[in-house]
Amino acid sequence: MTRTTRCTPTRNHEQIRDAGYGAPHAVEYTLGWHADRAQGPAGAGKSTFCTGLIQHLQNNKRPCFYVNLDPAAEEFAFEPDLDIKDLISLEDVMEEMGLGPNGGLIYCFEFLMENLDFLTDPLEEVTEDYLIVFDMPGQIELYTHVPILPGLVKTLMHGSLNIRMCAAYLLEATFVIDRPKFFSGTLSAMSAMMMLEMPHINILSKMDLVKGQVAKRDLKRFVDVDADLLDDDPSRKVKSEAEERKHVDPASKDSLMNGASFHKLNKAVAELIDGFSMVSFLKLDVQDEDSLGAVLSYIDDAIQYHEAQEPREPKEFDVDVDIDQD
Ligand SMILES: Nc1nc2c(ncn2[C@@H]2O[C@H](COP(=O)(O)OP(=O)(O)O)[C@@H](O)[C@H]2O)c(=O)[nH]1
Ligand SMILES: [Mg+2]
Repeated sequence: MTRTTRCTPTRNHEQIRDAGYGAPHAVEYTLGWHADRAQGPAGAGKSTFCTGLIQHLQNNKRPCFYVNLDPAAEEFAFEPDLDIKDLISLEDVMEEMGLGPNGGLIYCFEFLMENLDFLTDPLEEVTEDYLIVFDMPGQIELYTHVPILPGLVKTLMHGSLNIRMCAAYLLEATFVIDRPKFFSGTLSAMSAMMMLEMPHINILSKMDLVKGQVAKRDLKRFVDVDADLLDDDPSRKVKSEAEERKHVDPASKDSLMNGASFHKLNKAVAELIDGFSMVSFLKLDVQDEDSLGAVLSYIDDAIQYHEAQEPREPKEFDVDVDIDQD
């Protein structure tokens, strides 16, 4: 079955593009037959990444199927082919059930799991040459606290659909400026990797915001996470050994008041992450086609996209090229 790319730009597309970027936010997530799923904290740039990825796929004449699974999403640069809001919206749930945003989101996903045909029936129609892009909500609890998403991933990957999936976890690059915050974001990424048990890439998004602020050599230590970054933190006051020894008990008032216990906790978290050696990051500048292309090549490898393509006769390739050039 041959289908053209379904993702069509919405009327808001140009408005969103022209509006430029808003204030920097924290971390977020996207997922993706080949499916790529964007996930991560709210404001990390998941939806922007999905938009960039879809545009990049279109530029390269690759078909994609865009699924919005954020029941609170309001604006889309491309019209989703499937939108959870046609099943249930966060606004309605909060109003009718009297729930807050986090409880409401969990309710929406529980409702989706009870009505999975809404998602699986249209996906049955999508052929292997498509990249399915899932845009996900930002509430981190969904990835780290409750077992709903692992259940959803299992259905899509191991049920009759048998979709090969890769999760893309986005952490905003500005976190590298605040090292304890960077490690806390990295811990969330690791926790999501363990919960979801699926191929996973981690991305430092919004690289444009840290351009010129972090030396290349330092950035390497964030990309391949290095726990010693906390000891070399320039924002931390260096203390003499004698001073450090005074704070061996992290529960003492002195330790608490001068931040020594906070540092010890952060160091323990960083060493845990380092010890597992599971998290490293790809850098993403969503405005840069090469950067998007590089991230996509990792996703393609993870989902074995190219291996799964039917060999095509030369005449089936693009015929846009004028072969009669002199
Ligand atoms: N400077 C900069 N801003 C970005 C980038 N990606 C997203 N943003 C901005 O960050 C905010 C949140 O982005 P969005 O994609 O909606 O995040 P989501 O909540 O993870 O889906 C928006 O104001 C975007 O314009 C980026 O690569 N660079
Ligand atoms: Mg979003």
